[in-house]
Amino acid sequence: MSDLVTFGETMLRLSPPHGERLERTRTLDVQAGGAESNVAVAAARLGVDAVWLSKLPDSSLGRRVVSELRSHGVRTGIVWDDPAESRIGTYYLEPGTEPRGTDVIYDRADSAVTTTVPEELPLGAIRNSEVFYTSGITPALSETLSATTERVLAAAQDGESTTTVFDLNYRSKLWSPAEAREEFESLFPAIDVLVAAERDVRSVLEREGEATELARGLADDFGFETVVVTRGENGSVALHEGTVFEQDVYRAETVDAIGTGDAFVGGFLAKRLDGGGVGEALEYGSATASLKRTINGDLAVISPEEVDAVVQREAGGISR
Ligand code: KDG
Repeated sequence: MSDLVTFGETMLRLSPPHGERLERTRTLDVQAGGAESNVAVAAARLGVDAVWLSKLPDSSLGRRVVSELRSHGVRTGIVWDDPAESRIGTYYLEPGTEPRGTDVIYDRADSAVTTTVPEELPLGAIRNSEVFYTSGITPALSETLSATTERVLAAAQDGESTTTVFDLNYRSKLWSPAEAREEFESLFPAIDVLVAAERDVRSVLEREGEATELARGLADDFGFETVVVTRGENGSVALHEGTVFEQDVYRAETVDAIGTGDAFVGGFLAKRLDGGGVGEALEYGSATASLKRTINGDLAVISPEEVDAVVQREAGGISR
């Protein structure tokens, strides 16, 4: 039985050296990046037995992604696809710096994972996990994956003590807000813990009010056990069984913001799996996220000692 099972696409992330533009660079740094494996890596590095499930071409590129994730302690359950008939998703990332925004170019249409059907996945492992996590990116990738997401969430729900966790992770390059909203609302009955950026709750789920009201409205309408609303620089709010928890963001010098939300979720889940309460988990998630911002790449290459040190330093009021 594993603590955490995640399912989703991981791509090759190709980015130019700091300060260079995609248009001109002759060098691209290659790393693995994908929301669900980012969460698994953060959690694994914090001591969680984490498994990431996906489908990849059986090629050097697919193997590269797997070996990178394994090197962080993540266990993998991969459906290996014929490389002659499948491809790996790729994304090009030119990090933004004031006053220029971040440029993301996806090259992921019809990647191997988009054909994954439930019969290819270890549904027993999902059912036996303590936490099953996927995000709104997964059902956005294909009709097949939309149906598969529904089936794997149902399998997780069949587990005697599996908590299902879903991060909206709305990606405007993949679908429209209306399409996403319809899909999300059909999946919500199978979700125990919802994580959502405040901006997505407003623009995709079309809800209004303060973060706490947003969380309360969603919990009332869909019966979530916990709703976590992340508010960027304004921290996060959680509503858990009627009680509200609030958490400030921990300041950090930002080297690379991509993956910050996933690190937050990885830290949050690690603390919950360790028996921590929701307030402590928000604190831990926030500290994990702040550390991620200091690191280049999607992955939170951090240790429990570093996260503890951030939490303690902040509690001591040294660097707030
Ligand atoms: O959360 C980080 C992800 O956005 C990044 O890894 C790319 O998975 C990705 C996606 O689909 O946007």
